Amino acid sequence: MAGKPPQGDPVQDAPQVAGPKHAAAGLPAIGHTLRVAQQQMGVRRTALTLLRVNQKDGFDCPGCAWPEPEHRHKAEFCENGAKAVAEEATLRRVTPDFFAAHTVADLATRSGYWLGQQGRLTHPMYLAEGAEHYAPVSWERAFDIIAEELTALGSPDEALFYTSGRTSNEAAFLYQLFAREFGTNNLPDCSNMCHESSGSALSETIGVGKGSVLLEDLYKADLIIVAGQNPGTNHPRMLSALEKAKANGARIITVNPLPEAGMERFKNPQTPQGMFKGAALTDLFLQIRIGGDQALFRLLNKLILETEGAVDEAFVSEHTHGYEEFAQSARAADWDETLTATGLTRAQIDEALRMVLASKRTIVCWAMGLTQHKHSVPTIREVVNFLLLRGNIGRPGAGVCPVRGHSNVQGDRTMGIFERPAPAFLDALEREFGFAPPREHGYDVVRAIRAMRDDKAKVFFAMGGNFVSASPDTEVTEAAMRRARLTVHVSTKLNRSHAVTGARALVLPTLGRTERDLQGSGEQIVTVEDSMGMVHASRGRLEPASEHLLSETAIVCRLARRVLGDESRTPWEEFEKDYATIRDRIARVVPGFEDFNARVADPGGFALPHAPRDERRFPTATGKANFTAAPVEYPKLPEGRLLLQTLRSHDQYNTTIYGLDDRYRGIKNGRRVVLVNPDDARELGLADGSYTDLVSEWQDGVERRAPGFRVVHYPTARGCAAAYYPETNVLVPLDATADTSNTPASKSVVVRLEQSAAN
Ligand SMILES: Nc1nc2c(c(=O)[nH]1)N[C@H]1C(S)=C(S)[C@@H](COP(=O)(O)OP(=O)(O)OC[C@H]3O[C@@H](n4cnc5c(=O)[nH]c(N)nc54)[C@H](O)[C@@H]3O)O[C@H]1N2
Ligand SMILES: Nc1nc2c(c(=O)[nH]1)N[C@H]1C(S)=C(S)[C@@H](COP(=O)(O)OP(=O)(O)OC[C@H]3O[C@@H](n4cnc5c(=O)[nH]c(N)nc54)[C@H](O)[C@@H]3O)O[C@H]1N2
Ligand SMILES: [Mo]
Repeated sequence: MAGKPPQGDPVQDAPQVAGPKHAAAGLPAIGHTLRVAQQQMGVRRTALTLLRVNQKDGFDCPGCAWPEPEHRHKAEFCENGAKAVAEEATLRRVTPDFFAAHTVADLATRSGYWLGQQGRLTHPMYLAEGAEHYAPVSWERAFDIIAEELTALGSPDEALFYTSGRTSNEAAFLYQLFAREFGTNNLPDCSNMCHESSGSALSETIGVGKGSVLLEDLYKADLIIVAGQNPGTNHPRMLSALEKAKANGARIITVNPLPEAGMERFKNPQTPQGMFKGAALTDLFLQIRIGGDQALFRLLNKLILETEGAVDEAFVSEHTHGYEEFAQSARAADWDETLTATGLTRAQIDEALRMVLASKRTIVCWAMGLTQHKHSVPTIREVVNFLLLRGNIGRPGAGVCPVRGHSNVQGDRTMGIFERPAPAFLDALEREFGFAPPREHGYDVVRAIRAMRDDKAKVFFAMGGNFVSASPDTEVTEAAMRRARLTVHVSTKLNRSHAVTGARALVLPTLGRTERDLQGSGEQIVTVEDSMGMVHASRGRLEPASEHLLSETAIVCRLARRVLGDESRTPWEEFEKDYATIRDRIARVVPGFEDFNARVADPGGFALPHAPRDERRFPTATGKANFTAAPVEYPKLPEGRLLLQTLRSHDQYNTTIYGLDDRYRGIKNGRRVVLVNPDDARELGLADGSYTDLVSEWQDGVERRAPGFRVVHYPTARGCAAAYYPETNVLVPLDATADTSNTPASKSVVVRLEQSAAN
């Protein structure tokens, strides 16, 4: 079945495969970092820029949300952080000439990689109705166009205000304020596709939708379980923390259908010995079947319950609710069913149990491998049950650790970017700003797509991100987007969402995190919150990519003034001039931000309060930490099908593609690959190196197809397959979402592999 990669993409996708690596970081990572950075920035700018990342007077790395250690190395960044910075600090530019040379239709045929590689956007651009090209437009005219379309709507709920997770606290706070003064809670965000399942499960069970550990806790833990996460690629600095935890005596269990290089062996580039030899991180690797985690934790809970003295009785009786019902459901866990669901052996689970029982302080870390399934919320609740049983929440060295993605995705939510805001938050806004915020829930990402599809929403505004590529069911999403009256993207770089437009479209170029932000009162700082609830300042130093850029904050302020006019009593002009005045308001509206301006002056930042962590207080409906009971679920596959997870390669940041290699998985020069267990491949007659179409099967009867993937025999769990996002988003049905959180189930797509027609 040998064949050719699909035609029509200007980027040659011709994968070469060398097999998985067993160690991450080290010298090759440094060499690779500098090469990528210098291609984008040149040698001098590379040195100047990379030295500022995550330093106390520098900017927050736009890479991921992993926290900064107290004692920072001179180079507190990682290969992938450096790539994120290089993408933003690139010297390449997308000017009006570029748009004059390319029609929108032409841009729509280009790959995401090609679009991103063109560089930074320099001018506000407007696509008039019926026009073929974007043309330069003044900022004033751009705001007029948005105001025209917004005021023409039948109801404010026909507008959608999306946010990606790089937006600063200041800009996010004003953005949600503007949307609510305008009259809608339609604030879908990337979190809806990301850690929403974590937020849903944690708010219900412990009363706070965020993780309960600080970096120091990892150093104090006896046992760290890393489930459904690939930190070697997506949170490389986490490996240093795990290395330190191990040096302090912690043991690590990794739960993953794939053996990921970073979790096997980590070569710390910041220590000479680590650079060459590296430390083995994982003590026990549980190669689980996709979606088997709830069953695994359920059985572990049963085994804990059956072990004399293993339950922390005092904690359970003083601090929890729902124990009896939970214990009953856990006792019913079945060994055979668990072995089927997980694909693990009895010996492996026994070994895990021994490690769990030997630990007085346990942390569970997780990311998208746990959050993007139909049963993600009950899975994460089961993790909470597991920790509660042995009193592992609210004491040092123990707790829940959902590891966030975008560098300020957690902060954006804290600032009120949420389609289902808490009434107390709206009350506080009402008190502070003197208007009546809408109380009805707005649309999340999936509902926003349906609303556009069904003509219930007509204006789509995005503060960052790449909505059409990041969302599920690409064809449905793109068709929905094209029905809009107006699409607006505030962006740093060109992406596919600029080419799939409503009747009219605007692309508004903005400052990145690395750039100096000069306003009326002088140079501004912004603030961000990391994955562990630490808030700190970020100050850009580089000259902006173009003189025509506005900061996200300035864009919101000017838009609000234009759209809301005299009806708004909010001092938008003052906010734009001096971001400290925004922080004064945040301090009065958002709990935990008292004295914000004074506290952010501390270069180390400050920790937001977290009642379960700080005082073992659980602000839930019952006033206690809630055990929960739910039936065990796991995916059941029809004959001859595989369960596909869509994940990240080492050379991408979400929909931004840095390059065509996935070094740790031994794949070069191509992204259209599907990783299949060799035994499954043999049964299905799929030779390594052959080409196949991925066809997803869903209960709506619609067959979704992604053509031309090279089969790679790879040691993933049986019955499972893996391929990269966003190329495979076309396969994820819009309605296939997690219960409760409504997150697209992009880690469990039932597929059949069909010989490529191109062969
Ligand atoms: N360089 C870089 N850094 C990033 C990003 C990036 O794209 N590039 N993205 C950022 C964002 S927004 C996010 S959310 C994070 C994402 O960080 P990750 O969640 O690490 O990202 P994914 O590539 O989606 O990897 C999911 C992992 O879960 C495993 N997995 C899949 N299904 C299951 C399952 O059912 N059970 C278990 N136990 N494991 C499973 C996969 O094998 C894989 O190792 O990274 C952030 N950081
Ligand atoms: N199939 C599948 N789909 C997924 C996932 C998956 O694992 N599988 N993961 C999901 C997850 S976890 C997430 S978080 C989403 C990500 O969804 P998004 O956040 O919407 O996507 P990104 O690719 O991160 O957005 C990249 C764009 O953001 C813009 N940008 C970058 N920096 C800035 C900035 O500072 N300001 C502004 N205004 N714009 C900026 C650039 O123009 C760039 O092109 O995708 C989700 N989609
Ligand atoms: Mo994410």
